[in-house]
Amino acid sequence: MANSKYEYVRHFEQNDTLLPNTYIVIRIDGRGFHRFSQTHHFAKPNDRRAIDLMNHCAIQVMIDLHDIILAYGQSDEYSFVLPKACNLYSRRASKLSSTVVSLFASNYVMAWSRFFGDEPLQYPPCFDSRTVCYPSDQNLRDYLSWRQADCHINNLYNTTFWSLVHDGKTEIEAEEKLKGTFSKDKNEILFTDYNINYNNIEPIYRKGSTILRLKKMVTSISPRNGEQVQRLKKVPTAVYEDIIGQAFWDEHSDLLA
Ligand code: DGT
Ligand code: MG
Ligand code: MG
Repeated sequence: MANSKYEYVRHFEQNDTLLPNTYIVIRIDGRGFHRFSQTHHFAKPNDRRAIDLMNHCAIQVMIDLHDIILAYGQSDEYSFVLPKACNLYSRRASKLSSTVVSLFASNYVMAWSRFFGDEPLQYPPCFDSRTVCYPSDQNLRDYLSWRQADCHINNLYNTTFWSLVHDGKTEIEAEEKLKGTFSKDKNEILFTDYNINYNNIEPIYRKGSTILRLKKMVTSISPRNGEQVQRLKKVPTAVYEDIIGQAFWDEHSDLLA
């Protein structure tokens, strides 16, 4: 077909191809989830329904986009990692990040009632997204460590803060008491005043969620003869492990191939 005289406008499009031979991280984050969590009565400091829904969405994104090797999520954010050799959408940044965030958000709405039951979805949730390239294994590990350290710092603070508030302090008093405290001080308050050993809190809250493609035995029906067949398949699965230390990377050494 002949080009129309309007076709030249295509040349106004900016090239946003990401640097080759680098890990691509796409991070999505809930927009205004401070208000969203209040409107939908999220439990404090952690709402298991909200975390499970976020994990469900990340798993659906990974089922759809086979190139993603790992995802890490905490609070209202999720990071998706693409390998260095990935050529999905010719590594175009906006195509990659918009596809991931759109898939995530539509899954969030579709699965809302499965996780939140009678709590109605009051307005459409929205997520932003960005892409960042990391050239070395160490850079990628440091990025993921940064997010997991953020999870730890926020969770320790929030656990202590809400223990004080549930104990009768006002939010201003609790904030005042925690001002300038170090981790060891918050651990001490939790242990001495509330008999909570922080290290015994469920790992999903302390460590966040990592989605890996783990080999699992799955049963399917053969289309040829209708018989059940069992086979090993890589299935996106949530684990709640420490991803800062070396042990995780030794156990999953294929991730940084
Ligand atoms: P943003 O991202 O700049 O649009 O602003 P926000 O409001 O989304 O802030 P952000 O992303 O820094 O922090 C996430 C908010 O979501 C934070 O206020 C706590 C809330 N949130 C996330 N997960 C939970 C949860 O499980 N329980 C409760 N109560 N709040 C949660
Ligand atoms: Mg947010
Ligand atoms: Mg956030």
